[in-house]
Amino acid sequence: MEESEETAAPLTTRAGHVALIGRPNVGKSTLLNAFMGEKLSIVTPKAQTTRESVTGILTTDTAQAIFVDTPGLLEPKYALQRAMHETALEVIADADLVLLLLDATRPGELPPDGTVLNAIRRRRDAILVIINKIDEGSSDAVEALKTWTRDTFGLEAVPISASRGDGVAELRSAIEAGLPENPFFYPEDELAVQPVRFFVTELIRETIFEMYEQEVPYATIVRVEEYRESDDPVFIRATVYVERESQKPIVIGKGGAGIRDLGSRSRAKIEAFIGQRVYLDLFVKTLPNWRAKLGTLRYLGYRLPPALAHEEPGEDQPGTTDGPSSSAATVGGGDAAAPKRPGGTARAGSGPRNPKKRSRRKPKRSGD
Ligand SMILES: Nc1nc2c(ncn2[C@@H]2O[C@H](COP(=O)(O)OP(=O)(O)OP(=O)(O)O)[C@@H](O)[C@H]2O)c(=O)[nH]1
Ligand SMILES: [Mg+2]
Repeated sequence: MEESEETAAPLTTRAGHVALIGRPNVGKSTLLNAFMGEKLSIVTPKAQTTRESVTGILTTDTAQAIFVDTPGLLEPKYALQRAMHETALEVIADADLVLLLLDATRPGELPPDGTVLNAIRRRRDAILVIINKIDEGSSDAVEALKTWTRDTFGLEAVPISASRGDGVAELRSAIEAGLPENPFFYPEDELAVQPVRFFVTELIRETIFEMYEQEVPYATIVRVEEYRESDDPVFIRATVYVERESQKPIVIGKGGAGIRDLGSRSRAKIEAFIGQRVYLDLFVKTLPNWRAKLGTLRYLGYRLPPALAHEEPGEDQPGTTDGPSSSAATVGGGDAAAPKRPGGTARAGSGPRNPKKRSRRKPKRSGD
């Protein structure tokens, strides 16, 4: 404290928030993972996979890029989409650098005009436009998107392939060099900011998107009810909520085959993620119309963006006390080889324990 501000040594590190934004399915989460060199954000061929922002922290000797993956930009129709939309808008407003992704395989799908494009335009000085999927898109499509970028922002778009890695390393270096001078915001070995239970729900959701068709993935939300990391294997109890009673048998499948498959596939992903053996107990419940109610989203652990967090529950948003209407269809999704736990002692809604034995600083086990 003996030095005054005038005599302090100049900053030699760069750090800042880099938003990944764009229409659903353009490859934002794929690019986050490509930047990070590992999978933090879930990726599926279906649109609207990402529902909450996902943060990945990439630290080099001199720079810390805090990448924020966002839900795809669309015209919101119900409460969940409103929350997704607001989340993306807030990330756009707060970031030091905004990466707007376009899709070379769908050059006609541009950011929605109006609120969204205005929000992006407001960040004109901090935008980088990326044309993704050049491995699959035609050169005509790439040219059309370059022209749109020039006309809209007066900028040259950067073509990449996030899934093949083409142009990703160069883009990463350019981003790091363009970050503002700042001290690091996070410890150097920190990779993520969200708690493990968030990633657990995401990995189960990703598996649901892979396994089920049509409305089911969109009508599904996952909540981790219990996470006991002191157990070996780590004990996780989670509930898959669907919107309608008729969707429950679809998720459960014939003779429970669906939920068993969902359980073992999800478990394998969670084990790879946390680097420990896992026993996963999955339940299916109905929570009528949960997508339409902000209060229910809150109950389910969805992090509502500040703009909506204090909104009073309206007509289509009954109160926060909306619980599941039915608790039937309890099917263990754990692997047959995993040891059985004594039944009936699980405490609903208990939080994860604090970090103890962690081989690497991935997600913070910071509770809820
Ligand atoms: N051919 C090709 N496919 C890609 C590329 N990048 C992503 N994809 C695919 O595009 C699909 C969507 O990728 P995501 O990363 O989930 O897209 P997103 O923008 O995060 O989508 P939302 O979360 O729904 O908004 C997946 O099937 C990816 O494998 C790419 O560079 N080339
Ligand atoms: Mg995504």
